[in-house]
Amino acid sequence: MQHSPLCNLLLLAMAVAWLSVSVADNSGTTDAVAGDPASAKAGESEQHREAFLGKDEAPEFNKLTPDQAKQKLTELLHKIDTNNDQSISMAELVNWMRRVAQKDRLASAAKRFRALKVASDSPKAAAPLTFQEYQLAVQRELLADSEHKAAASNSTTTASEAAAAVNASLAAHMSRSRSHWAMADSDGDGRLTVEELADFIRPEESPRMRGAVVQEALDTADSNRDGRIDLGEHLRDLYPDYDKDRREGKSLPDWVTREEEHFRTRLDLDKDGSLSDDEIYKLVVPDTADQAKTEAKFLFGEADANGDKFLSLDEILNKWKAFVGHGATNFGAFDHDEL
Ligand SMILES: [Ca+2]
Ligand SMILES: [Ca+2]
Ligand SMILES: [Ca+2]
Ligand SMILES: [Ca+2]
Repeated sequence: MQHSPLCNLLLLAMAVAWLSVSVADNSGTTDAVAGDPASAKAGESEQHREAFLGKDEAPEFNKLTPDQAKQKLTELLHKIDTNNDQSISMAELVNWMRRVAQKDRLASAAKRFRALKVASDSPKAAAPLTFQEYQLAVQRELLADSEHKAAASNSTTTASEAAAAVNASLAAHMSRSRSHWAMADSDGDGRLTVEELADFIRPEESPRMRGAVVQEALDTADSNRDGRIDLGEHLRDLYPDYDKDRREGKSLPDWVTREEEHFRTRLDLDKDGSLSDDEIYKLVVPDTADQAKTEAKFLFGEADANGDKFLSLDEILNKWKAFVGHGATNFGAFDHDEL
């Protein structure tokens, strides 16, 4: 199973906040076509390159010849090699990937910031975002989205019914957002800069926002409001009849039994029967969510030919395509043994 039930709930709950972020982020990326293995692999390789180069830099490398790309890669390696010993350690590579990710994160927040300013007709575009501007912008976005969906599905819902539905989901979203807003507002002036907005829209990427992540999970799953998530609460979303079947002594489907086992052995770490704040946070933001580490390990796996846990310039240049190689357009030219 890719996501736990709680993660699914959270993804749903965060959908509003992400609405326009994902729309904005999708422009210009080369999404893999589902069901096409070559294309899926190309999308994957694009993702590795973006993690190493950054979303804005990666397309620039597509324009270079192989020799130019290797030349630029060599220049880049000098920046990554911070202790200047002519080799790249895992720590150096992870630090680099983190810097790249942080740059991408701020660029994406800046894009969202501008979109919110535009949608709220805010005259002072550079001034930090007020909560009123945010609320107005999200309301307009939700309305536009619901009109778009209604038109696409030939729905008979009237405009006023659609507006009422939007306002209802907006009210729920805004009451949650207020506390997250305050948490993201690090200087406490009530408004969000681009940096603060980055924390607000991607709380799971910022340790400061831990409380918001846990609260969001509890709001979604903690139905008996005891501040913890028990097995039943965890499974209810995936298998709504869970409590009923257990009460009636029915045998549960295998996959539900496996999910129970997963909860007991992997999620409830201190084995007290329910998930505490710490356990909830680990569930929502697992260690594997550290993209920088995951990507750095991937590149080491590709390039560390002699297995000494350091990447020499030669090792990297031998596998230059894994680092900066051309994207989907030139994919056919890749040698298969290099993939
Ligand atoms: Ca080094
Ligand atoms: Ca602020
Ligand atoms: Ca509970
Ligand atoms: Ca526990």
